Amino acid sequence: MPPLHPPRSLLRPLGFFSLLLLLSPGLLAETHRPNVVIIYGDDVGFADVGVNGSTLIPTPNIDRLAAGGINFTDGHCTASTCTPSRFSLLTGIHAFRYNAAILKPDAPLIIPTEKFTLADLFKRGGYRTNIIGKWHLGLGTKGIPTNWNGDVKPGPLELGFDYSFLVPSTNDRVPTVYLRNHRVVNLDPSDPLHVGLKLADVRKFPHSTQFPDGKTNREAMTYYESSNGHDNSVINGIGRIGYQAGGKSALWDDETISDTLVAETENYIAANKDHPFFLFFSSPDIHVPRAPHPRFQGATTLGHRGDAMVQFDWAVGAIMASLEKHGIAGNTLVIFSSDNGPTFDDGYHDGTTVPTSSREVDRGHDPSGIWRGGKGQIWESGTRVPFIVSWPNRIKPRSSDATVSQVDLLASFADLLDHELTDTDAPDSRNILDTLLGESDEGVNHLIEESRGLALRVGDWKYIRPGIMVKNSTDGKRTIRLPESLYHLAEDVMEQNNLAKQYPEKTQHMAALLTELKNGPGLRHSLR
Ligand code: NG6
Ligand code: CA
Repeated sequence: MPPLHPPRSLLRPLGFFSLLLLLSPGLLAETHRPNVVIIYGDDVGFADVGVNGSTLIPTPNIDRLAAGGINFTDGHCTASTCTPSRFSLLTGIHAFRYNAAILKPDAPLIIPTEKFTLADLFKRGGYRTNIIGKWHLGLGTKGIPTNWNGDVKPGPLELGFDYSFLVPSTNDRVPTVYLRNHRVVNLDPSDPLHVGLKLADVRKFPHSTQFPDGKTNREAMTYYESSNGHDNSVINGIGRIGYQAGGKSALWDDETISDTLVAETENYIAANKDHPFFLFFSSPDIHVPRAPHPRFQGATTLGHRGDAMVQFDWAVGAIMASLEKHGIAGNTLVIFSSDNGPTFDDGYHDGTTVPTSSREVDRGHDPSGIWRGGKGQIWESGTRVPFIVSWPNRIKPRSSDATVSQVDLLASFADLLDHELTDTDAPDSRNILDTLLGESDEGVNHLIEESRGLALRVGDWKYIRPGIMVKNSTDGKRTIRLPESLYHLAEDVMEQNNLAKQYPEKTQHMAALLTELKNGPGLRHSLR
């Protein structure tokens, strides 16, 4: 790899000038320690953004970010669902090593607090660290029921963040309240908040506000009807996953979640503009229940899903405008990406057409672009997501087809911050800083994709382990077990021609390699 620290390596021979630079910290700060902002979408597909082909959903702000930075067309989250991808992003560890799967509303924190995280890295580098938005990595300790009326911990503050403002789980799960640091925002102590998986778990607190049970009060779902598991506590007219009692004064308003998170972010940027910061802006857009603010409703012809994407694009624009207003946009490295591929209908009747064909297209919009599948699937669109990196002071605009993964951000930022990782820190995270900065075209040699099982990408070859359950693509309903599969993506973008039988040696080699990577000490320590 080429030298990774131009500022450092340039300083040495410069002698006198280096002294001068050191005497003017403002100047030095311009290219050395950028603020880092990760803008993370929820269920945003590869082609939900204009720069990757969306024409029916306008995303001018995201497109502008891409035009001024690098658009990675082979950029991945580690898994086709939320919790495992977030786990990997923050720890640099593949989530399958910890059996991290989609969490229930009352789940305890799944990242062990002693793990070295992305937030720890920045904190050690002297940054302020902040997460605003969706968490979904659990809160509290296993075996001890979380007390939502006291200090809700451990959570992000125990993992290196020094400030947090959270949607604790997902927007379709209880509790439907914000959490600032350890405390539920606007909670009235006389209406204690309780969360459970069964109705009986919350009915035993009769002095707390009781919400209708969607199963027996379907008429309470006034925002829109829902099925498919989203029919427990009905809050704000929307059926949720899980039961809640109490916390009435603390309820969020679904249509202003995005506004609230953006306002929090603007305040944070204003307060920290003179100090390096790491901000993880984790938007619940465009996850269900999609309830974009009325000013975005009707912005597209695609119902709430398209409109929520327009809202998300607005949020990106507002964050960029805030960085600009405070004069720090040039030295802020922004990453825009998503936690998993797209989904259309997810149990809410929100105006998104339910496609039944194998090619999931809603009224002309295909959020997967040329790739197959989507959220929760092992096909390419499960993890191939928008992946944009911008840093105006340093990065020259371009696009890149290098294979990059969110699991590699931690080691790459460690390099940026001159921090040496121990062998056990972020063991799956590889240093691809030069690629992320557009100074190299070399991506990772091995990319693991996770979705109820594992697949391995080596260049254009993709190997899928046998036995993975997927929806039957002809009726979209029944699930079937996939056989061992081998695809060549360059010749077979849609993963249609299984070459496993035709290339038994290649198949065996890839299978063995995946097993080795899975059982080994971590991808950073395995063969490149
Ligand atoms: C599923 C939910 C889905 C979504 C998903 C998590 C049902 C039927 N489906 O269990 O709506 O919440 O979990 O999404 O309940 S994720 O983006 O956080 O992974
Ligand atoms: Ca998601």
